[in-house]
Amino acid sequence: MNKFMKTTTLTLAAAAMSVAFVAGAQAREWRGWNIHPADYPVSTGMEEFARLINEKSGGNLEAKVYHGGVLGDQPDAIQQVRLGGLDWAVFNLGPLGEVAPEANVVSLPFIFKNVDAMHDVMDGPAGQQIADGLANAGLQALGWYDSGARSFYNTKHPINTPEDLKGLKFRVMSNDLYVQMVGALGGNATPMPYGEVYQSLKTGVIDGAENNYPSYDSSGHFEAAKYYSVTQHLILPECLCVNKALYDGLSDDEKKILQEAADESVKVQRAAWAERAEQSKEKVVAAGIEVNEIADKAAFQDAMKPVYDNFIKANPDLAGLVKAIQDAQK
Ligand code: BDP
Repeated sequence: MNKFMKTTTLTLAAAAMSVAFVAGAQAREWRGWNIHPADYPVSTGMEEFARLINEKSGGNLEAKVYHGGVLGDQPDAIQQVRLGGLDWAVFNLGPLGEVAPEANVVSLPFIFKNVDAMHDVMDGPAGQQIADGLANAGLQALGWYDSGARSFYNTKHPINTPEDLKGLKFRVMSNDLYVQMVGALGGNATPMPYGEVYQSLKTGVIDGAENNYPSYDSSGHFEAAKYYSVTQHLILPECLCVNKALYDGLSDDEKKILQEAADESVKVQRAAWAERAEQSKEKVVAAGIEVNEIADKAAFQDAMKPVYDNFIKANPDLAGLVKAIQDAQK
């Protein structure tokens, strides 16, 4: 080996080593699950979170968002983030109730008076108790995103009273509370992945579903089910979650970066949500769907008594949390 070759080889070896060193020092890219398309408010919030942790850590933390549910449906993705197969996500508290009973309290129909009351509760001690429950399930909650209020829509007729649900089959998210909820109103419920709902509405496998305006719009469900009845029976927050073990392995500085980024992304998401909720409503109305407001929801609310009773019976230790949420809104 001549002198030149020797130097070159050494230089290359040193370069290779430094590349290996840099790669070793840098965290691998975290894979983030998202069910929504890239232009949805949840997606905007997640992209902002990813951008901010990268910026604040000087490039040491990297996260990517996989939009559109390409990494699987929500119940599977929840298990994946718990186990570390995926690193982070935004999950709806509905399906999260299946893994953390504390999270289920927000799935008690009509528990929140309105979206502002939901924010106050989630940003206070009740939200902390729910976050602790999620931590026990392997999920570190960093913030609560908005998902508005969910209402029923169907292919047959407007719903004005619980009797109008009779004989109709509704898709619900994966959570037994929703099967009970629809049953108590006199309808039939079937849990089904979000991605299958459009086709099932089109082919008549189901007659209806329930969701907020932005999802009713972005999923195209409004094209198949044109009666949207404003029951607003569920106001479900969504959780910006990271795999707990991954979070626990971070330095204090990194944890702080994550929390700051999450807090900022929550603001961005909630603002984007408010704007999109208006736009989606206008869009579906312009497309010819029939919206009916329900002036008096008492009949729907009264029908929920057995759902609450069953829940408290099965989770006596959560009675205090349910009451605290109710009292906080008085
Ligand atoms: C949307 C939620 C999403 C759920 C979907 C559903 O943002 O997380 O997967 O509803 O109904 O509003 O499954």
